[in-house]
Amino acid sequence: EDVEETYIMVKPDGVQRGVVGEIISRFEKKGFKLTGLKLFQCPKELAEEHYKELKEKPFFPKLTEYITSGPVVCMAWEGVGVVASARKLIGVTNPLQAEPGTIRGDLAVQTGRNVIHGSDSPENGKREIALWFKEGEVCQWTPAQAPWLRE
Ligand code: DAT
Ligand code: MG
Repeated sequence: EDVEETYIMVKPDGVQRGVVGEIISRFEKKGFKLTGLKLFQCPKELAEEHYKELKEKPFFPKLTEYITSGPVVCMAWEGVGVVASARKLIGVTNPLQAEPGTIRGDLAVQTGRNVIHGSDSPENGKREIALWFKEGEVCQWTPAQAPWLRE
């Protein structure tokens, strides 16, 4: 049972639409541990580095424009199985195909405004947290509820 880390980000549309609290709440209630949190205006170079695997896609310029169009909420979450579980809580990329009950399924209607990012592997979780957070911005702590979440 490996403890993993994932990078979760409320995109500018989620911040503008006032669903930051709702989104944070879903991860909190599930039982994962928040280790990093900030409101941040992302520079273009960082958006390009974050999405570098999509550089050749036709939507890449619009994607980086969207991500830099207003503040985002950057989060680091930790837990056993958190990477895949967060992706399930988020739902598939196209919000119209995302299941009701997922964040995208409940809160969005278009791929280009899909409110949230979540890392797709433990390796990318580590890479993205290192990319978006500075030294000292990620906290290690033991939640009081820990023994009530895992035996
Ligand atoms: P996800 O965010 O579900 O991991 P991804 O990594 O394939 O999806 O793509 C990153 C983001 O790029 C996605 O959240 C929205 C945008 N995107 C992906 N495919 C797209 C498409 N076909 N048209 C427009 N935007 C797209
Ligand atoms: Mg992705």
